[in-house]
Amino acid sequence: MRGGRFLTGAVRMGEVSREGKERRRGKKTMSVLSIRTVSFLGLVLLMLSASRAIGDELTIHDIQSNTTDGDASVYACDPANVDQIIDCAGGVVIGKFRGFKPRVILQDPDYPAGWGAIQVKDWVYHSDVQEWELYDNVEIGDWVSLTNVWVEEFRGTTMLHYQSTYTPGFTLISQGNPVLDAVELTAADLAFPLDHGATELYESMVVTLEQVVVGQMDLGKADDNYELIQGSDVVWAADYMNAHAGGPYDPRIETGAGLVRVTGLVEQYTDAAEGWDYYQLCTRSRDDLLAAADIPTISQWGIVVMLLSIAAAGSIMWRRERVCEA
Ligand SMILES: [Ca+2]
Ligand SMILES: [Ca+2]
Repeated sequence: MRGGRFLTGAVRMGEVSREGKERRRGKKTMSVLSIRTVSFLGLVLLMLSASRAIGDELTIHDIQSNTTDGDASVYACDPANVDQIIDCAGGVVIGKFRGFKPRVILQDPDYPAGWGAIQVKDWVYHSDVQEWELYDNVEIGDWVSLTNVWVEEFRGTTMLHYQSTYTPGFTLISQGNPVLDAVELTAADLAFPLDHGATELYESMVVTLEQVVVGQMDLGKADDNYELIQGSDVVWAADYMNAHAGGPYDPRIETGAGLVRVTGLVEQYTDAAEGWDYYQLCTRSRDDLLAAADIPTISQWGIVVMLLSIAAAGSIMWRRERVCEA
């Protein structure tokens, strides 16, 4: 596996360091230049090991958790460099978004604690049958693996690109997998202003927040972000991936609205030139939102109980009539 090679690189760097220590013991002194040279060689070995990928299959966790700075994947590459095209063991489809280029979001259930999900952008359209090769042939709950894709850091979010130039492919490993549990977080885990150390590991994973209140709206790059306030912490959310929103916002989103639960995918949006740098919780469907107003009030429950009682009484009377007729 590619991840194995990455670890091999780390071991090599350690070996270089140990050799340096042995030389220090023998000669008592070692020039600063030599130490820097050894460190540089170790870094080169690490980078070389991270750049070899042909024929290897990475997990989503390999791609997301091995970073250069706690954020960008070490596997992010220039697509012109075919040495860096990879295969990915993939995961379960947890979301689909039919944007300008359709996206499929995969999450590996073997890594529920973090670094477990990734977005895949499908560039392969078959005009003869009018379908996107990946997007239109996988469903929520399918386990999908990928071959010949490449990794990009786009606006701070790690993406896999499925592009015909590199002869990509996908395999349905299994279908009908159970819905993955959303990771239960607090607003501090996803807070705005952003904290990479707290949030990056959840990128593209399904997470949930409970008991929040909608704050300001019309925020962010597309003026469609809204605040979710929980105590003194604020999270930014968006409904642009929400298939049922019918506009920039789910109809239940308005300043001051209480939400019992909000579930969605975590996405980063960073554009230094425009001054943007935030994570957003992206809902996928109306079911990802449960508003306080969605839960029947006591009086509504009273009406439900009354209707059920009438139905039950009617059923009993009907049975008695049938008995008398017999
Ligand atoms: Ca990121
Ligand atoms: Ca990432």
